[in-house]
Amino acid sequence: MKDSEIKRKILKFFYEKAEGYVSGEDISEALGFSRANSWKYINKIRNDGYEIEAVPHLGYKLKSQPDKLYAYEISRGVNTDIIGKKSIFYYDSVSSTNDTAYELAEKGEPEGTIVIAEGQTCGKGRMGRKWLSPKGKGIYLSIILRPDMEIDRIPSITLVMALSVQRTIKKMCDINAGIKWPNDILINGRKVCGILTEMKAQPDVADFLIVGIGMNINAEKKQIPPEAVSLKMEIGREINRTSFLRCLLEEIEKDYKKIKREGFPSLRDECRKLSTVIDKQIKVREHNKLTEGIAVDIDEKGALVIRTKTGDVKRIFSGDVSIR
Ligand code: BT5
Repeated sequence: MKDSEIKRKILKFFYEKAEGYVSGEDISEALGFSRANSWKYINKIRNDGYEIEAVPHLGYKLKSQPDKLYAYEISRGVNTDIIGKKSIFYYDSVSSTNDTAYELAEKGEPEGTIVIAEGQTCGKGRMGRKWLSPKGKGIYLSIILRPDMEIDRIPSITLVMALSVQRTIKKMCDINAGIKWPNDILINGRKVCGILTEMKAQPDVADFLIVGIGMNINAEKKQIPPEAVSLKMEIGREINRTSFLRCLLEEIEKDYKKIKREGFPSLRDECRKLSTVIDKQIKVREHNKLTEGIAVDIDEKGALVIRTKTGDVKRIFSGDVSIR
């Protein structure tokens, strides 16, 4: 048995006995271990940051959990059957969770596999930009999806994931965030979350997608860019990252199942309603092309529809929007 599996089993004992004590004997018996070996693993769990009290004649009691996004903590409380259910890869620090997830997807990891890190040393935004990822203060998550969809339907997945993030923020913090097409979630005009979707594609269909989500949860003002905000800055208290992540995975699964089953039109109205750009005078930079006009709609594929000064209607599939 791997160390992580043994630790997971022992923690399960503790959670099942929420109020009571677990005897060393019970643990040893259940795992077929000597008492000394059980003790060794209790200490390993302590080293992971769990506070475990030992009382002679009574046994052990779990007093508190660390503020870490450990795979076991996520999976034991999440009600999903695809996203984050089969496999969770947890790291203290990686270069970019998207890069790690991409490598895992190429090796055949299944749909729904997630990669989480406490911090990233080279978090990526779009077009070579950086994503600041202060350690232990946010959620840096990448999800492997294998949607079997035509490539022109892929941009709508990013939008739908933004919707899932928006709903999670509403549920967990009662804040009404907005979606700045195509990949930003804003609170009062300040960025709290960004999404980077990357894919490996055949000529017409996507082989796999990596959806990377970066969220500022408990970051302090000085740890993120001046134009950004964290949930803590907004509501003035710390958010439990584990509970937030579980809720996010559940929302993502619901929306992902819906888009696969019914297509983007079923979620389009909600995206329109929450959009911060519709009816605004905007500029969109798409590679080297600049389009100016009024954002009038999000179409049935998730593209932004713009009416230019000359009255032409243009559809944009990806780009950077600035509101004038
Ligand atoms: C994004 O790009 O907004 C996509 C960010 C995706 C990050 C996640 S974290 C998990 C996964 N692994 C990765 O390596 N990436 C994904 P873009 O629209 O290009 O915005 C990038 C810009 O956002 C930067 O140029 C900054 O201006 C700003 N920015 C950087 N860090 C930020 C932060 N922590 N909060 C808010 N804004 C930030």
